[in-house]
Amino acid sequence: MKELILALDVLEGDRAIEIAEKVSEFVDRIKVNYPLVLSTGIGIIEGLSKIKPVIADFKIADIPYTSSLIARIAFESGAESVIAHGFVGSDTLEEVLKVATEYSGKVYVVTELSSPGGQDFMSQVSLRIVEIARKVGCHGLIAPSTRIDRLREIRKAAGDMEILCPGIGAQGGSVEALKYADGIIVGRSIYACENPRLAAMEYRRVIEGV
Ligand code: OMP
Repeated sequence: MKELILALDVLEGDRAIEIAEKVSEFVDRIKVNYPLVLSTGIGIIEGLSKIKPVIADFKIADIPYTSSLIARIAFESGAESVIAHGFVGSDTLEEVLKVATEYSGKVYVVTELSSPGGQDFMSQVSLRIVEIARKVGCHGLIAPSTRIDRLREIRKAAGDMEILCPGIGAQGGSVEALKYADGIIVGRSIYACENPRLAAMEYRRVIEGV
């Protein structure tokens, strides 16, 4: 079954928990990014992980040692997986994966950003990033729903690695991404709706129809 992942980029802890509870029936995991953690503190990961497994999207992109510290904080805080940038190269990904393995956690690697700027540099190296992430043994990839042609190429190179796609809705990406992806990451098109529960339910219906 394909996954629906809520990108919970709100700034208030109470609101985050409230939305997570409202949509929990329809989403598989919750992705937490800097805006929420920097606003509320790292403890929000533990709070949300009581509702659904949490992906800590810290887009880790540093030297191996610093990256391993970031990954450890995420897993110690209750995350079930982390997101790292792929352009950092294999040594950092190896260190992050080592930490993840200690916690039976997963590592997802960003190939190219879903925003237009993702084409300035990242599109040119994203297939190489896939190759490195695969060789290191990372579990999955983050790839754009906003450029289906690139997503298709990434899928071909990814073999059986999991692919999660952000960019649906607010960034103009479409659920057509589900042809190539194992899951979609949706933020504003759920949490910023007047009725997030209804919006999540609609995405779930689409996923089940695929
Ligand atoms: P919405 O645009 O509101 O649906 O949110 C998308 C979420 O996915 C945000 O948390 C982004 O940081 C994240 N994201 C992208 O939008 N594009 C990417 O290429 C990668 C990510 C990500 O790594 O999750």
